Amino acid sequence: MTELILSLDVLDRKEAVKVAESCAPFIDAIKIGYPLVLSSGLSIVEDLADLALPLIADFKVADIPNTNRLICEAVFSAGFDAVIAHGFVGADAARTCVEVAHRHSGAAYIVAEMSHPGATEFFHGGVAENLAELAVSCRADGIIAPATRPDRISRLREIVGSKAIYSPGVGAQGGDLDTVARLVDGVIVGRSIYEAENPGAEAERFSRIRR
Ligand code: BMP
Repeated sequence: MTELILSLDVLDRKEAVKVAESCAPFIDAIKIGYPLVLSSGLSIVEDLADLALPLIADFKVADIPNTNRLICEAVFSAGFDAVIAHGFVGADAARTCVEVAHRHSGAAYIVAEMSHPGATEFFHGGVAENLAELAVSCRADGIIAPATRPDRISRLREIVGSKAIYSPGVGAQGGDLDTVARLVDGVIVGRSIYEAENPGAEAERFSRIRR
């Protein structure tokens, strides 16, 4: 089964909870990043707790090991189940995120390659491959890879093997759901769902990948 992960980049707290509640039966996890946390505070985690869905903190943590540790401790203390971190800061810093996550019985995912057009300026030429290797060596639970470039997902799969690949970029960014769903463990979808007139119905439509 391929998981469907809702990217809840909704700024209004009440609206975010409403969207999450309507989508809950059709999704496997909720990804929350700076847009929602900066507008609503970390306590948004408590508002979503009743849904009993894993909450992924997409803070793309990218600092020195000690600061990464402080950030990740705050993330898991707030009630998140997983964190997304950058790997380009080096194995020591990325490993710190993984260690904190595992100490809290959570998960850590490393960004291997991003989905936007500008990502090719820096992530290509072997960089994404190196980041995927780093994710493996740091014992991360998986990587983030671009739904906008299925060929790159396949290449990165060769490196990470059975580790999870979660992939944003379907819908609003142009990635094709069915193509990507066959290659990854989870598809991350934001605007196509939460900007729809009926987010729950749209999530249900996307949830065909879970079958
Ligand atoms: P949308 O489906 O609206 O494009 O949202 C995708 C989500 O995934 C956004 O939260 C974005 O920040 C995130 N994301 C991405 O789009 N590409 C990446 O390479 C990594 C991401 O975390």
